[in-house]
Amino acid sequence: MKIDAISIFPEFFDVLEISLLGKAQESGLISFEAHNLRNFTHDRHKTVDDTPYGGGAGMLMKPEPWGEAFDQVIGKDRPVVIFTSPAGKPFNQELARELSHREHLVFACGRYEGIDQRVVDYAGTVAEVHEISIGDYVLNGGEVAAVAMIEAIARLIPGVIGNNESLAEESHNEGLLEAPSYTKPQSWRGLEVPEMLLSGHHAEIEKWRKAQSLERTKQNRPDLLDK
Ligand code: JA8
Repeated sequence: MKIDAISIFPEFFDVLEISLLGKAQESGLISFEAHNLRNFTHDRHKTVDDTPYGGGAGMLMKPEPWGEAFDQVIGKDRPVVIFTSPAGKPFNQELARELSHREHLVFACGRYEGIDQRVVDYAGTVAEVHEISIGDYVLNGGEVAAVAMIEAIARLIPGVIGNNESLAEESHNEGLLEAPSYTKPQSWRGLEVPEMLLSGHHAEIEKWRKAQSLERTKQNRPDLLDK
């Protein structure tokens, strides 16, 4: 998979060198490149923003540098272009899985009050465009959201994480949250591992975990139970 990111802060993507995704890049499973939007400006100040038509607070990203960045990054392959935005559709595991099957992803990371809408509309003429949000909160820019999405997507590519069992197990929890889990020591600072997990009765342990999953979901994500 080829992944490009376009941003005025390409250094945000340096974390992708670490650990699993770094190895996936070395092995050639993933090829990642961050592009500095300011390299596609032509004025002395490398201007990427301007005031909004119609008034309003703050600045918007102007379209011309985006157009030139797309000319370089988007080929005739009609990639998926993802605009990270709090106004986008919610990112979730299902969307991560769909995107993990694509050959080429381009993340367009806005800053300031956002990007001129024509940039999104133009991208739609040369690519498949998604506006995606990672949650109902506002960040200072789309880079952190893009890093989160890239990690969630890349780990689903076969070979990126060695342990395919944990991948398979994750997917069949029937839409509930994971049960709590424990490792050694059995007693730690006066806190004990639940007896049930020490019993060796696998069928009983599975029943216990299901009940714990249900309880945790009721407490933390009652919205998941409505589905
Ligand atoms: C933001 Br500015 C900007 C760009 C993208 C995103 S995604 C999110 N939650 N906040 C802010």
